[in-house]
Amino acid sequence: MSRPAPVRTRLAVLATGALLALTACSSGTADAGGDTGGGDDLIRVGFSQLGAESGWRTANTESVKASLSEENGFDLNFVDAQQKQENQIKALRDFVAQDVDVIAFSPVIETGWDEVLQEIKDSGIPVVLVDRTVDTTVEDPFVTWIGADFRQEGTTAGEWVAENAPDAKIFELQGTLGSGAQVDREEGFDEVVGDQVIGKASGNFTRAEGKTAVEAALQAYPETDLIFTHNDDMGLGAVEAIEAAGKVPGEDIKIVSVDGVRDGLQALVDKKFNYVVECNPVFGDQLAELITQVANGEDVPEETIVVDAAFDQTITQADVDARAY
Ligand code: GZL
Repeated sequence: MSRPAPVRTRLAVLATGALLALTACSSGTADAGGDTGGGDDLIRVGFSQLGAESGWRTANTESVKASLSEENGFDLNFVDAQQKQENQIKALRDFVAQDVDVIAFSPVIETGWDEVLQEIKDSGIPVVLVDRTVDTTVEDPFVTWIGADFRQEGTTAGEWVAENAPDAKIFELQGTLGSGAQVDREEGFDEVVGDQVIGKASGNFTRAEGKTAVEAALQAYPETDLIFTHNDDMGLGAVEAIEAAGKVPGEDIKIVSVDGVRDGLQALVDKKFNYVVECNPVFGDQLAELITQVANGEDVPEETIVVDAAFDQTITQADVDARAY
């Protein structure tokens, strides 16, 4: 993952005598409460969301939109890329053409961004990287990144397996190949129990593709007795495939998952999942604060790690019902 870029400043030509003045990139003085005094002072944000592939992404989108609202001082142009990198690249170029104050995006995969990131850097518009990570040759391509520690999530899942299923024969159901979440969760998990992994395949973070991948896995690796899935949605697809094969999820084949969305935690209560590592998607407020600071030319941390928890089958229905997402 690369490091932050310098903050953008723009020349603003004032009506009185074309006096040139350097102003911070914000078009206004949005304070933390977002009292900007009207449309001209809104912070104009271009946000490229990678898709709507999972419960996690839906919750993340809801959080981002709720925080980057007009009443909070933002003029948000939110574009869903339907998990296609080319759609994200087009949206990023559109944001440059619109000369927004800040660009934010969650890259669907880590590579393939060099050209567009250089174009954005040349435009002077600061980038706030959200959730996923990038692997690029562009120097200092973004000002700050906010997201979860994917590697630690994989390690936490692996440590539960080592403790509770030390002889398990594991099938690893991976997220979108080449995405930061997939690469790092695989690394963290495999470092702990990689010698127990007998097979891997991607379900692209979706329930349907997760089900299809596990149907094939149960044919290819009938000795599988534990599935590590990189997100809850694919894990729920795995439950369908396991039950269709006449086996009992959570017993014949244990399931260890990541995300902790409500449907995933419900599967834990229902004893179909055995352990869930949280990856919290609700960080819209933290993102809004970072964007405001960037727009106002303030220093920001290179990265903000969103804190995760973990859940086992001691979780109660009341716990699940109380969850925000
Ligand atoms: C993690 C996020 C992942 C989730 C999946 O921060 O990028 O993408 O784990 C989602 O549910 O598809």
